[in-house]
Amino acid sequence: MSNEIIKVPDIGSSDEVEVIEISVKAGDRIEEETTLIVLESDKASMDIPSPMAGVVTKVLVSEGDKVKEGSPILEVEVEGADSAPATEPEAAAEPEPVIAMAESEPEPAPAAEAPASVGREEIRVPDIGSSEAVEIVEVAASVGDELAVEDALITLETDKASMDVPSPYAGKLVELVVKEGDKVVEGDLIGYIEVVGAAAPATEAQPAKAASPSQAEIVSAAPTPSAPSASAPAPLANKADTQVSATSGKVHAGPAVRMLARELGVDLTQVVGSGPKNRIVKEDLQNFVKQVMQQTKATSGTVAAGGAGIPPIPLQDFSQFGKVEEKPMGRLLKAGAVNLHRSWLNVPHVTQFDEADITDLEEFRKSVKAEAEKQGARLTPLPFMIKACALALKAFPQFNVSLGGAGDTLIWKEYINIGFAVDTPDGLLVVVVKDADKKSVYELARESSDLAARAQNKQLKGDDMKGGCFTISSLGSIGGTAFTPIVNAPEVAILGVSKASMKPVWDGKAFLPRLMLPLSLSYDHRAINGADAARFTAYLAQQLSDIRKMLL
Ligand code: CAO
Repeated sequence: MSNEIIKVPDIGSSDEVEVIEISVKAGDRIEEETTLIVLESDKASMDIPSPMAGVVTKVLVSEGDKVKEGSPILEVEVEGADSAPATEPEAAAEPEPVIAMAESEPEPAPAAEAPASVGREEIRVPDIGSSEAVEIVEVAASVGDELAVEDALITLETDKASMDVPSPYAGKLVELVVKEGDKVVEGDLIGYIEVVGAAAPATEAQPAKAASPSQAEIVSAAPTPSAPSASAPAPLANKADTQVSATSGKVHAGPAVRMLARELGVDLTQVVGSGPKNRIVKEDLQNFVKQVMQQTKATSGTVAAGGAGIPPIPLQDFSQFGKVEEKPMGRLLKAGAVNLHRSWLNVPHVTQFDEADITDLEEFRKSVKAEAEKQGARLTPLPFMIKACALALKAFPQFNVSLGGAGDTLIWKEYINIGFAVDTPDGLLVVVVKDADKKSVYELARESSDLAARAQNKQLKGDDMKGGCFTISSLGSIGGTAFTPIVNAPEVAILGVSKASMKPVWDGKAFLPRLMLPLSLSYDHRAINGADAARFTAYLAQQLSDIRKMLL
């Protein structure tokens, strides 16, 4: 056994930085890579991981201390090492600090040379503490968004850290040149922002000055997208909805806390930080999860409602039966699994089955398919279904709601955005056609095939998956007679569509061969009653059976 002193490694700056969090205490057993302390400079927050395993004997710093490279952090008793006295700092393996861009004090926005002018400013990837390309795992803002200084733009992730890159300016995001999955390095272009009060083009070459508070206030007074307030999160990989809430407030937390939050599926904007400058520390996250679990227990009367208390499925050693290989799930698959499980546990599902006679619709569709193609529209049955669902939501607005508050209010939506599931090589994605009720079938055909193609080619923009009111899951081109889709909460209903087939239908005098389309409507029984669900599917079937009705 020997005692080793762990010191601050190279943190990329010779300036002193503040210790804002101490993550261990004397007596703690630590492993290599355990976060010891969190440092914060004006540019970044850094987790300092341990370079060795052992037991902490003494913590040599306090919160608020200023440290730099070489400052002692703590003393560790290392098992198995020879009993030499504390090693020289240089002898200790240098841990690699885990760096996240600080959201608290971003780069200042350029000053207004002419207060009322509008300038187009480049946003580039800042110093991310590494020269290696880093993957963009989330694009949190969309073109058209009004951003405040510090609003998250993109999230980068390495195997060691996740980093939010905040907007250095307040203004309107007018162009995004990156997408999820891209790899970037310092200096790469992220996009352009139209900054009110920024230097006008003629004065752009002049050196930028710090933004004045009043300028920032004027810009951030513009409306920003609000987070959905419904109780349950989206079950399918409708990641953008989570992004809305994730970007709607300033989050002040280190990379380790962010990673833990990501693993637990916690939206950090909902967590109140107790650390310096309202920083969210690990205990805040633990308390938040505890509180949510207790609330679920209180409202349901049983622990099992939120998933807790359900006996886990025991893991088996499958290798005893044959060769196996364990591989990590892809990100999309993992996100989908969490969301689907959450919805399955939270939403009391009922599925209503019906059939629509689409003989005439199909005849009509085939007769105009070539003409539609000339107008750039791929006319599959999907755009007709989108149209029919949009009309059904208009006729039955109780399907266009989300549960609010503690499940005791309903949020009624006055817009009709229809999402549909797309099967991609990486997993399921839900893309959203906005204002579907206001668009023609040709427009819906063009938009839906464009969205599906972009989903399959990983070219979706954040906005493409946001704001859905109702989802269609169409498995019709593949097969099946019926299925029970899981509601894409916080929506309250989802339509599953299976393969149409010819069936003998009795018209009162004879059996006629008709093309019948199976419909499976799953709904949240807290918001919708069974009779309304039956009316809804009957209405849908009517619309699809008589194309003229849809056009009226
Ligand atoms: N019955 C019979 N045939 C159907 C059909 C149905 N319900 N729906 C589509 N088809 C046929 C059409 O006849 C069409 O061919 P033609 O236009 O040449 O006649 C062909 O299938 C088109 O199929 P498509 O899949 O290329 O296009 P689409 O517009 O029907 O669907 C999309 C697009 C993105 C919804 C689909 O590709 C997809 O990904 N579906 C899977 C969704 C999924 O995985 N859901 C499960 C979610 S878990 O709840």
